[in-house]
Amino acid sequence: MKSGFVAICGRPNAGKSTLMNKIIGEKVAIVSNKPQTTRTKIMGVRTEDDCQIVLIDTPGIHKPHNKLGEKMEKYIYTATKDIDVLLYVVDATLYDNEYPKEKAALEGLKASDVPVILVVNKVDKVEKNSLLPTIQKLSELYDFSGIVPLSAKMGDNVDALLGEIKNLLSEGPQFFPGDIITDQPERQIVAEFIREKALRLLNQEIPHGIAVEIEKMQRRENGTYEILAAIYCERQSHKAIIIGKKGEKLKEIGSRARQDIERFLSSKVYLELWVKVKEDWRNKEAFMNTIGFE
Ligand SMILES: Nc1nc2c(ncn2[C@@H]2O[C@H](COP(=O)(O)OP(=O)(O)OP(=O)(O)O)[C@@H](O)[C@H]2O)c(=O)[nH]1
Ligand SMILES: [Mg+2]
Repeated sequence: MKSGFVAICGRPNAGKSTLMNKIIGEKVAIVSNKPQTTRTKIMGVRTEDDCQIVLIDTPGIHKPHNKLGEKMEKYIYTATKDIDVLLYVVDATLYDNEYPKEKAALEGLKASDVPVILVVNKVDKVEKNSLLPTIQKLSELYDFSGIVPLSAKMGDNVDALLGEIKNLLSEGPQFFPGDIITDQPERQIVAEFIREKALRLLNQEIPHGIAVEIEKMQRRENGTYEILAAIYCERQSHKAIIIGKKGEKLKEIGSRARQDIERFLSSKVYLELWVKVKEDWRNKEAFMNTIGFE
């Protein structure tokens, strides 16, 4: 049996969470086109007959602007401790002026004692002949153990990445039972599904100031779930936008989230959402601890 821990790092929006979900074959980390979608570290496990890969998805590397950002940074650096392989994910559509940012992010990881595989993601979005020069320039940034161009969304070449990872892993125990796919509690995944729909349906600065707390999650006698959740935002004006005209925005967030939650829990779900204002919560330690950022 081969096994090991593999951290997935990179700048915001590179496709880290999409890649992790693809590798484990289930959605445990939410995905959106807004940067800083992932806020904590999320474990995902892939178990095969002769191999167990424990992945750790992390927040995108960026300069923190508040206490939440500082916490996110800590999650990244604790996730890269005691690992066997680091995947560094880059969006293949990057502009020329972004190479120094990638370089700085890589240096910040100080991962020199661990093999780093460069994952050049979103190859479905670039012309074939522009990919080679991109790979060439990226390969000059760091002494990578391997370079794998792929599309996490489409699944193209993900098998090649798995091969590279397995080559770098050594003999080891099976750390988790075969049916375990994540360390995220059910409640947390449900809260994240709701946040994902809010991220996708809202724009500008609002998504960054959103947090979701499950206030009640109860299984009824007939097997269905009753879930009560609060969507926190930072301003009264944001609350009005999240609720929308005649409550339509909130309704849309709820109905899309409910579909995902029902699939995840394999059960009918009654979901009720409330919007609450908590000014500047991203700098309020005690509040952040209560909603899961300990
Ligand atoms: N076309 C294309 N889009 C992709 C691919 N991988 C990810 N995306 C999209 O890129 C966006 C960001 O994906 P995420 O997986 O949330 O990226 P992330 O790196 O986890 O982002 P943060 O958590 O914010 O750091 C989403 O809109 C994805 O659908 C890919 O291979 N091809
Ligand atoms: Mg993510």
